[in-house]
Amino acid sequence: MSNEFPISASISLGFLCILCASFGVLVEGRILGLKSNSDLDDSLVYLWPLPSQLSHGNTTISVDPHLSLEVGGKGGDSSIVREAFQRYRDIIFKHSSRGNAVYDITNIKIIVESDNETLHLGVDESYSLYVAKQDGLSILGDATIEANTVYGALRGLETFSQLCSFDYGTKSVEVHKAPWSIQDEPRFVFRGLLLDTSRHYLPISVIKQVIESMSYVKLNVLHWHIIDEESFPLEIPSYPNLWKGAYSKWERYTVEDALEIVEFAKMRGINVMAEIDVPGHGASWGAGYPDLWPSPTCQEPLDVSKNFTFEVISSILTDMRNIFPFELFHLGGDEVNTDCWSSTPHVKQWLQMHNMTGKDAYQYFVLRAQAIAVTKNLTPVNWEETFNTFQENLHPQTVVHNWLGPGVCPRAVEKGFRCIYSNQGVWYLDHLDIPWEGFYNSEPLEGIDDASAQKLVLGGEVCMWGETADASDVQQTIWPRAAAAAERLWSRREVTPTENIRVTVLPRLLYFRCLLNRREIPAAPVKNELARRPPA
Ligand code: CP6
Repeated sequence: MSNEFPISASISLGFLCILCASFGVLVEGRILGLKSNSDLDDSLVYLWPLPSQLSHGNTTISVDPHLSLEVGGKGGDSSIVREAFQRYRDIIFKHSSRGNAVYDITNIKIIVESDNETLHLGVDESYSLYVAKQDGLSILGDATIEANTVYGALRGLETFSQLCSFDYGTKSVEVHKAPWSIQDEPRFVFRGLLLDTSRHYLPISVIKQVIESMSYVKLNVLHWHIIDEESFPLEIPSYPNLWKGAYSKWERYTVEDALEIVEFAKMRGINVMAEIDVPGHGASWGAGYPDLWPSPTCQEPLDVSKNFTFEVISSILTDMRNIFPFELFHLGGDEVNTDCWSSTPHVKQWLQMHNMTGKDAYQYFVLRAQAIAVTKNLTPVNWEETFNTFQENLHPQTVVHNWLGPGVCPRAVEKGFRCIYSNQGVWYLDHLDIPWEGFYNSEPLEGIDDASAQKLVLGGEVCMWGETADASDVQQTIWPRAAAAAERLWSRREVTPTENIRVTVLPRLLYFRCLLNRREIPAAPVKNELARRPPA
């Protein structure tokens, strides 16, 4: 505690940060992303993802294992804040027990301005975090998190927990480089991860662990690809035979299970965006209701010619609306091959009667499903083929979900649609050959220069398709690479390194991967050439 803080007052600190951020000068308070290559690892800040603005000192301080919580503001007393504090206390003090030492930090104050806990798209997730202040040569005070919403407070708690490390020598929890002043907010409002429970069933405990680990990197949307052609695991009360399409009686989610997952996610500031992938990935629907199939040999795309198909979709959306409060709902629409519609007599006849080609009928199906969603106050999200094929015929509220490669978001936002970036070449986790650098370096705004067009890119999503991973290895497949994308989605473009990432980013990612392991998330080793020893 003998080191002097390099900067004297936290008020002027914030001011300095703004100055250096805009002029790109490095003064004593460190501004991230502006480092020179010659910096030592010690100059890196081991936070993941990097905050917008920070400054720190050079003192090590201790944290009381009986850290107490003081709340303030209209939203501070929320159970979301209190339960999060308990979770983080368990994480931070996993190994430490109370000694008779005098601690520098004994209290954390969380001030939340608003008591509105609606978790809508674009909810304010900003926060400020101060850890200790300096008064001359002595340390004053505790830690403070200030946020507009409880969700900002959650992000601040995560950052605080990453500043704390357990020292096995002193057996106490320490914060290095104190005092800290951090101002932070997300770059994109939609920071997603897709989980596919149709190709392999995932137990609720695994889904919860994925959600928990998402909160560690400040991802905020679980895109739950619940149902696909292989299995229909979700209970739909209006059509109780639908989940006959599950793999077994056990590999299912009741309404209560799904509600539990949504609630678990909400407590961590994460929305659940559900998907029904129609009409092309719906074969499992027919296990319970074979009328949804054009014929037993043509099980998808779902039967476009029957009103029954749309009655079922409408009821599913009503039932799922009662489970998933998030305003975005994914209606799929990818990989539609209409060949077997034209070779099924009653569908062929219907097409002829309506003077439609297969492509027309595909559009008719997608637009009718969108209209149903909109009447239920849902915003439709569709895979990019729908935009590539129908362009501005889509409902104007449509969020276009990229996957086929780069380029579609620039075209979609030009037409006024919102877009989510998930380029399969760089953000598909089931592609094991994509290295972490590929995830880290992809830029959702690539090819979009106009500021108003950029605003239409809601963010991005990494995809964990389930064909080749199940409960035994899904976490190892997601982490650490999803973390690389998470930093891209959270951290301001100016603070996100683009050059020499083996020096500016890799050490931090190696560190963060270990942090995940310490938190019992089985993240795989970071694949990197530097870690490989040359042959003897
Ligand atoms: N399932 C669904 C999939 C894929 C898509 N939709 C997919 C396609 C190609 C690759 C990975 C996943 N398995 N319903 C495409 C959005 Cl390489």
